[in-house]
Amino acid sequence: MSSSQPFEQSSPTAGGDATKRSKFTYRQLAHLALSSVTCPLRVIAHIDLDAFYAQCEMVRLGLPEDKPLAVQQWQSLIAVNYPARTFGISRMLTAKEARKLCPDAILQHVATWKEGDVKWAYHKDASANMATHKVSLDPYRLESRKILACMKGCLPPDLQRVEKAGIDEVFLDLSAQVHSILLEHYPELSSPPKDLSEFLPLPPTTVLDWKADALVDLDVSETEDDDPDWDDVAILLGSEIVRDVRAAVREQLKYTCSGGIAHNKMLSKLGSAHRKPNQQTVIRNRAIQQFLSDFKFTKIRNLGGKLGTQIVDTFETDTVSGLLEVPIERLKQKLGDETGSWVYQTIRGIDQSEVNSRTQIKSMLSAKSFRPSINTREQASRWLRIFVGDIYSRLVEEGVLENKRRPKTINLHFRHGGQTKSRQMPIPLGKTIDETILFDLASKLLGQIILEGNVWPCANLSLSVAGFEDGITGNMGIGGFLLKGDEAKAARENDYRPENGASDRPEKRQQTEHGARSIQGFFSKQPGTDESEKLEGSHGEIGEIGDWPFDEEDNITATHQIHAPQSGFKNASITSYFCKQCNETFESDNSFQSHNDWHFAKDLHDEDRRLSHTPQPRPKPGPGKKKNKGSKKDAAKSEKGQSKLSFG
Ligand code: DCP
Ligand code: CA
Repeated sequence: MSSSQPFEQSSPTAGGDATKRSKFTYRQLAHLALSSVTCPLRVIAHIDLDAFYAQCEMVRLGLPEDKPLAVQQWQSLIAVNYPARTFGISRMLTAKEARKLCPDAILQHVATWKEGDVKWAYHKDASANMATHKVSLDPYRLESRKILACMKGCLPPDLQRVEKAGIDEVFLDLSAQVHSILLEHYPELSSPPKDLSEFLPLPPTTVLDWKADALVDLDVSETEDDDPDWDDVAILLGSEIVRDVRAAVREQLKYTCSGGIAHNKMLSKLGSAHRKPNQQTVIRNRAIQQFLSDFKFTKIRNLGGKLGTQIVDTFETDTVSGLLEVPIERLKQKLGDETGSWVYQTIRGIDQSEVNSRTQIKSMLSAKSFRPSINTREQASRWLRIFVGDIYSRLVEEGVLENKRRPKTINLHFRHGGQTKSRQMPIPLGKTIDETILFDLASKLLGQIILEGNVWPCANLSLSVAGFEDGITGNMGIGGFLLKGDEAKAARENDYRPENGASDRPEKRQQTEHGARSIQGFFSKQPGTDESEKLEGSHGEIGEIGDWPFDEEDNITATHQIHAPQSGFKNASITSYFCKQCNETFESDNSFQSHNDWHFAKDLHDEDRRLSHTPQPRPKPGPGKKKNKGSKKDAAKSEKGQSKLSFG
């Protein structure tokens, strides 16, 4: 820890009124050790890399930090570094427009696989050769892994819970680690009374040192003169951990990132986008309403898509404060019970989703949209080779060669006209998967589709492997081993509710029961460790698609989509494009093709989810909602100013 000074000599009642108690109980403190989703002391962080792909290129090319740079994919920009943003360059612009704004900016094209090549490379002529090149985001994926490893290296192995939420973002559940630090610094907390529902003593009134963190102003009903309680102390400790993690990433790998530290995932994610680049924002419990009230609720995770639009239309407001006035019954009546309750809670800053450190990869997909379309089996085979190479290299990283994790099926999707034909077959067991096996299977699938006849021309081809066997041992909170009786039951109920509200995971339940120990164990500084609860890293990555059509929690890995060029394919008589599936009209061929790609990838993804995921009753982002992920930056801009405050 970088700064534990405020706590070193303190005692829980030192300097304060000994009769005054905290509003938190010993039981709630104990639940912090479990990372219980209902624990009011819970500390969650979200860390997001700044201008990620652009930083990868800056680091790779060894450029000075103030050099404007954007990452180009064909003619579009998919990442823009902060120096380039000062010239007005954004993802919304084309490379040509960016060049006009800043002639000195470096516009680095992403790496590509060239037709026939066995490895991706940075090709100077890639942007002009969309028909024969396929984007490779491997360089960014590799950096992402290094960063994840570095972050994990900063956290105690037995107390960490890390969820890779996208190629450049992670959630950290810091609760267990914070619990252990609290006990270390405040020995008084380690001797609980018999009755765990007793309130804790108040923390010392020492000034909490928030360092350079952006601190969200308190709610109107709170003042900085109010005594801090343990939730403030916990979140401050969380903030220190995040500062250390960010410093390590910066020092070891040269990347800057931004962080949000709060009581739950939703708030921490809003926090990390609040101040960028290279800053972190703390949202104390006492500041939640203040923080949220200025937001347009459409900026909140999962409220940006169709549901958000529906709410705006129904309740005629787009602000959190406007929606706060709507009674829960009306929300339920208009949106359905489940969604209504979810919205009601979300705008009040309540989110009990857990940080899930299980591996996220459920499938891997490699795809290309062809403009112009391709017309022969030979052409299709050449692309299959590239897809196989692409998927195989990722399988190797997933530990498939060591049989750690292995996909069960291989799928080929083939788009002809408005139709997608799909074939799937099992990957035979008993042999180590290699490129030859994969290519043979893919060729068989292609053969089956072609046999149907009338399949040319082909507008999109996509190969995926799915049904990964999850070899993970579980990521139960450390405290789960220390419970028995009612405590164990209560903790199970709190701790093991999966984010999506689905039923308990049996393997975790088993571990809890098996490992039940004394409740006193909760209060020991270093709760017992057990090899079986060592956390496994999550390697989930979302679709690296120029249009970013997926929600952060989606599991498609490495989708390589290529956008329609401005020319070609366009029928002169057509001025707008209509999607029959969602009744939306598109002005350009480019956006229509991207939208089709979205449907295509979404279908694949849904198929995968059906196989491997429990449904969650919450909204999905709307198709064709371009660049929606970038909207968090607008949220940050429209935010009320932050002030650095300390209190004591
Ligand atoms: N990305 C993409 N297309 C988009 C959005 C993002 O290809 N429409 C890729 C490039 C980004 C990376 O994903 O570098 C991470 O996306 P973010 O939205 O987090 O944006 P950045 O990291 O680029 O910038 P910021 O500093 O605002 O987070
Ligand atoms: Ca980012």
